[in-house]
Amino acid sequence: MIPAPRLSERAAAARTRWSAAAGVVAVGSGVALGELLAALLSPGVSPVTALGGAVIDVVPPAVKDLAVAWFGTADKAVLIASIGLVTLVLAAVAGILEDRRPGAGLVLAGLAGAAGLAAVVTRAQAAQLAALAPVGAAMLAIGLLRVLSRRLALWNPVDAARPSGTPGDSKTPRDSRTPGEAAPLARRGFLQALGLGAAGAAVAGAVTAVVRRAGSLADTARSALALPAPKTTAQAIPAGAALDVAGISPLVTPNPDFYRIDTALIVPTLSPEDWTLKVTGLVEREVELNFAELLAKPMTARHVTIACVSNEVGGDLIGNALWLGWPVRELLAMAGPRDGADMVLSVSSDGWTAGTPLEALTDGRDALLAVGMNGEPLPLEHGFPVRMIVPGLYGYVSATKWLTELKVTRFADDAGYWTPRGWSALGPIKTQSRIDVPRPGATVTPGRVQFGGVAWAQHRGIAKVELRVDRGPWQQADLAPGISKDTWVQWRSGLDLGPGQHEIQVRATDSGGTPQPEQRTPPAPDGATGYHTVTVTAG
Ligand SMILES: Nc1nc2c(c(=O)[nH]1)N[C@H]1C(S)=C(S)[C@@H](COP(=O)(O)O)O[C@H]1N2
Ligand SMILES: [Mo]
Repeated sequence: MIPAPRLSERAAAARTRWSAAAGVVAVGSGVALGELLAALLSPGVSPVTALGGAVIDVVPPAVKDLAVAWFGTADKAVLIASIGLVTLVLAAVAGILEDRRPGAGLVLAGLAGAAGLAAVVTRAQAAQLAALAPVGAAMLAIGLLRVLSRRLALWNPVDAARPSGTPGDSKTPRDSRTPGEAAPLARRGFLQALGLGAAGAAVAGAVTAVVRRAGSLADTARSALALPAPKTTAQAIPAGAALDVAGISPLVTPNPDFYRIDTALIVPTLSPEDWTLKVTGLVEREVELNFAELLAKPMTARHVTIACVSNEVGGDLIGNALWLGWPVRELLAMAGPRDGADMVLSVSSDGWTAGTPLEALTDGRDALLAVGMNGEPLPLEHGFPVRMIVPGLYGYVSATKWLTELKVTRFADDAGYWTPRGWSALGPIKTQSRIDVPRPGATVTPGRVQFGGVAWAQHRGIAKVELRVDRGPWQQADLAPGISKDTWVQWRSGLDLGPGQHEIQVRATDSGGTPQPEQRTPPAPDGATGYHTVTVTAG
């Protein structure tokens, strides 16, 4: 009688240990996957450090001071280590919980994932894609925990360690298997899954370290960079260009809020020392330029609003920044385009290409080989160290990031990345306007309601913005002075709204007198058209 309970106690302890191990491996694999996804999708963000940042945000200043006093500059490392430790303990608890009450551990893992998601999406530097990291992490952790805990139940070390035929035990479903029969197989099943999970986590960790190292080297080079002052300074922002309307898009988009669109699964991390730009193709002489040579050129600073062809009516794939760069036409002049050339295929380090009309790069507009964005070197996600910016053209035919080559060619011989994929070879930006406030679906006080937003017709300029209520007559909005015809402009309008639901529409007219088309068309193949329409309720 004495050895039996001891054996069973030992077995129970073993089972607790294995279930804790299952939790640690499941959550560890999830965290490793999350870190890897984040490193690839949004180099500025790691779910673990985002969680650390969120902790710092909610911790009272006195505690922060104490932490700095105790740990000095190691305070961040201590914080990350503490988060690691708490995660480890929670993971073990989740594993044990899941084994005792199936489902409870999964809920715990899900909650941790939700905390990670909240932390990541509220970080300013997070790209929208970064949300995938905690979501993927939680999904993997939950899935793996479920598999491991089921296999553990099948193996059932409690039962296996018990002398066979202990009466009474066989009635509970968990202890129903005759030990020694299926046990070795089930044991292998559990241990295999556990080992696989641990190995996967280790591989993901190693890959993350390599990716992060490349990113931090580029980041270091970027921080060390001093941008030259522009020879041609930016146009002054006219007084009144930025309207005092709460919730309106800022006239100049801060870098962390700037939309990001590209096909790069891994953000290229180029070293400025190794960077070169080649001009090839239909040219009198091939030219090659390194980064130091580029920085030594007379720079131009210009506000230019760039936009994505995929932007839906009312969408936010558009932003206005102050770009610093050397005019593309100067480089092309050094190379000397040959007769017959009508396109420049700009090539990214990752092989992505854009086809830009040679004309748009040589007609005197401020098409730049840009190195600066809003007073800083280009952020890695926005093309560090050099990208192209061409006023008036959608990004897919002009705004090549991580630029490495300009091939002078012909539309008849070459095509940019998106053209064979159903998008037009030419992509001039269409006149568009957007209502920023009130937000769609908002409830407002009946009477005079303040509307505000932006309108754009790059390189043509905006002449007029009008609004209409419930398809009534068009009423002209107040237009703020624009920085240039290459930037968007803000507008505002006070509209009288009686009680009830109203549909408000906006339309812009470019400086050539052409109003934006009313007909709704999808983004493909060359940009969406139609009026931005919002519904608000007065009452
Ligand atoms: N290398 C590279 N450059 C690229 C792209 C890309 O996929 N790869 N996408 C383009 C598109 S479609 C747009 S709209 C702009 C977006 O620039 P941003 O991410 O800096 O806002 O970059 C352009 N440059
Ligand atoms: Mo785009």
